[in-house]
Amino acid sequence: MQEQLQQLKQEAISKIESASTVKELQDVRVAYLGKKGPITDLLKGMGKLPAEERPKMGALVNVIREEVTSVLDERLVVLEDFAIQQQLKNESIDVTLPGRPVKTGNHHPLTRVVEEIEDLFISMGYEIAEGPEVEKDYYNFEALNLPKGHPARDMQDSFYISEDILLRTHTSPVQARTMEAKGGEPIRIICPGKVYRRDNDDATHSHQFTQIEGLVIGENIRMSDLKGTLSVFAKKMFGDDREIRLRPSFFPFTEPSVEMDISCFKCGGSGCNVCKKTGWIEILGAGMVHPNVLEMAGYDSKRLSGFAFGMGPERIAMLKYGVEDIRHFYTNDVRFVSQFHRTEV
Ligand code: 2NL
Repeated sequence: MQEQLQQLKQEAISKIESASTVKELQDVRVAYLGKKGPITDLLKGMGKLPAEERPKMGALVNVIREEVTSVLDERLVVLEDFAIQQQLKNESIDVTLPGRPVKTGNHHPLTRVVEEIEDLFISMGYEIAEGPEVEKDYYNFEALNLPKGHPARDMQDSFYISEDILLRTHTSPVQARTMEAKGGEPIRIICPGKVYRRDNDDATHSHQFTQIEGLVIGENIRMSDLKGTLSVFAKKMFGDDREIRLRPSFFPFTEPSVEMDISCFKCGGSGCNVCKKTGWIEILGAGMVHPNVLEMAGYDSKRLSGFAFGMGPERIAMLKYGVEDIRHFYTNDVRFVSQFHRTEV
């Protein structure tokens, strides 16, 4: 029996030494020291031995069990350490590898143009005013010196919802509402927003588009104030060396009315495809607020005067970024909208 035990011990130790993983080692532990293992079997069989041999054999089994256990525990430390080293090696990170670029979004080109214009006018002391897109006929037309029957308010050109409710055709009603609310006090606002016309969509027309209008009312507001303001605007949007020129025009809500051109930002005035060989590009319409418009909103047109202007951000964005079809702004094709990453900080 003693011999049998020594043999078992040698066998166990050699299995322990050849175990190459923690799992294999645990299997050896269960096989030799577990409840169903040979050592336990030997202990169970002690009853068959003569009584005087039992203590000696019992002690020997315990010694061998302890020896096997300690060899096993030592091997366990080695294998666990090996496993950790292996894991560290496999999971090591090369911190010198370049990172994966983070995909960022960007503002829609129209949003960019609108915000750039808003920022400029805010810096000049203007406030932003907004109003309803579903508007009363009164604010959209009547209060802007476009009485019923006026040729410029053709039913065919507007989306009417009822006889006196329509989708606003310009942002001017926001200004008419602001004037009425201010009750004769000075005003300095710009009004950006969506407007609607019954147009067939093509490369330069859309039934829904954006407008920004500006309105300044105060004492001694003159055409020269309008001209200076528009000149600052032209330089900010299209470059410091821009010249402007005003041509006479007509709008029912301003008198006199003008259209503003800027010197071509591409050729500088010598003539090219952008300015259609004229050297000038039309940017916006403007004028001195018509006395009828002031009076209807409750202003004394003898004491206060004002200027107003209106422009289309789509047109400005098309010129600035060389966009050839207005419909690109509304179809939201990522190949188009992702080209307008802001590069300036
Ligand atoms: C254009 C021309 C313009 C205005 C808009 C305005 C508003 C009030 C009173 C007087 Cl409340 N005028 N707005 C004035 C002149 C021109 O827009 O071509 N827009 C794209």
